[in-house]
Amino acid sequence: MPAPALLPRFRGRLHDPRTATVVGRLLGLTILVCFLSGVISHYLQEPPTWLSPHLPTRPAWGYRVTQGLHVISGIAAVPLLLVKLWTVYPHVFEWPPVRSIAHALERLSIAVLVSATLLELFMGLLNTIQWYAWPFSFREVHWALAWVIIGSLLLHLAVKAPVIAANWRRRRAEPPQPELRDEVDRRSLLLGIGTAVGAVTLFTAGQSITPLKDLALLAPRDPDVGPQGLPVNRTARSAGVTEEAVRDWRLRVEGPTPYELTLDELRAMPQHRVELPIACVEGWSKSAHWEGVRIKDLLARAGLPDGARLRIVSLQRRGGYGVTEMDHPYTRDDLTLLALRLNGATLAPDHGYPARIIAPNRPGVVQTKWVTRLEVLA
Ligand SMILES: Nc1nc2c(c(=O)[nH]1)N[C@H]1C(S)=C(S)[C@@H](COP(=O)(O)O)O[C@H]1N2
Ligand SMILES: [Mo]
Repeated sequence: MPAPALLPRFRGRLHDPRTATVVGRLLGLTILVCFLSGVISHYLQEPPTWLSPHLPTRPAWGYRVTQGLHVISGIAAVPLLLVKLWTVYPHVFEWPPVRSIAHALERLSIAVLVSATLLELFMGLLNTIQWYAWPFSFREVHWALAWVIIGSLLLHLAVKAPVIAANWRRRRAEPPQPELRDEVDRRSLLLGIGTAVGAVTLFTAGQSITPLKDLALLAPRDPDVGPQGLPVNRTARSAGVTEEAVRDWRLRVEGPTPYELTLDELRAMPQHRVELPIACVEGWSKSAHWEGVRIKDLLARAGLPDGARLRIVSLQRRGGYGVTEMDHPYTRDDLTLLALRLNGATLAPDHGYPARIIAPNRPGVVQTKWVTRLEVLA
C-alpha cells in the first residue's frame, strides 16, 4: 500500500534506531533513578502498616537525598524525553498505520507510555511550584502513573529488544561516508542534550543541594528565603492558627498516665539540640538547628519508656497534614524532638510556634507544626 502523498517525508538522518537507542538509554536511566527515589519517597511519607515499624531513621539526611534525586532526575528527564520524542516522531506517520493486532497493541502501548510520561513530568514540575491545578489528589495520581509508566516501559523495551541490541554499540563506519557523517551529527545532538540537561540541573539543583543554591536561577524556591532562614509552605495564617489559639496553648500527652504541660514547663525539661533538614516533597531542602524536648522523654513521662506509635495533632484548622502519625522507630530515636527553637531563636509562628515535630530521615510534610496533642495509638 503506497503512503498517501499528504504524509510528510523525513530526510533528517537522526530519526534512526541508533540515535533512538543512545538517547533512550539516557532517558531510561534517568527514569529509573526518578522511579526508585520516588518509590522510597512514597513509602517514607505513607508507609503501609507492615512497613511502618521498620522504617529506618538513618541516615538522618536520607530523605533529603532521595527527594533531591527525585526532583533532579525528573527535571533532567524533560529535555531527554523531548529529544527522544523528536528522534522517533516520524513513526507517527508510519504507513500503513496498523499492520497486525500485535502491531496495533505495540503502538497503543507506546501511546500510553508517552502520554503517561508527559503528564507525570508536567504534574511533577507544577508540584514543585506548589500549583495544584487539578481536582484530584496529586500524590495518588502521580503514584499510579508511575506504575503505568514502568509497566508500559518494560513492555516497550521487550518489544524493541532486537532493535536496541542491534544498535547498542556504534557500528564501525568503514569507508561508507554517510555513516560517518551520521556519527558526527549524533555527537552534536548528544552534546546539545548534555548542555540542556546540565543547564536545567545546575540551575535548579540548588533547591536541595545547598552548595549550588546561588546557581538555582530557575528553581521556584530559594531555600534561604523565609523566617529564620527557612522556607515556609503553609503559614500559620493559612492553617487557621490564630494568636488566640496559641495563647492558651498546652501540650497534652495521652498515654497510660496522661498529662498536660505549659510552654514554660516544657522549657524546664531537658533540652536537646539537633541539626536536621526539612526536606519538602515539593522539591526544596534545607538543614537547620533545632532545640527542644525529646519525644522519647515525653513518652517516658506518660509511662511509655520504649517509644510508641503516635498520632500527632496540631492546632491547624484548614487543609491537610494537621494530623499525622509517627511509628516507634522515630518516637524512640534520640534525634526526634518536639522542637521549641529554630536556629537559635523561638520558633516563628510560620515554623510552628509553640512546638513542632522534627525527626531524622522524615519527609517535610510530616514534620508537623503547631503540635498540641500526642496520642498513643494501640
Ligand atoms: N500542621 C502542619 N504542619 C506542617 C505542614 C502543614 O501543612 N500543617 N506542612 C508541612 C510541610 S509540607 C513542610 S515541607 C514543613 C515545612 O516546615 P517549615 O514551614 O517550618 O519550613 O512543614 C510541615 N508541617
Ligand atoms: Mo512540604
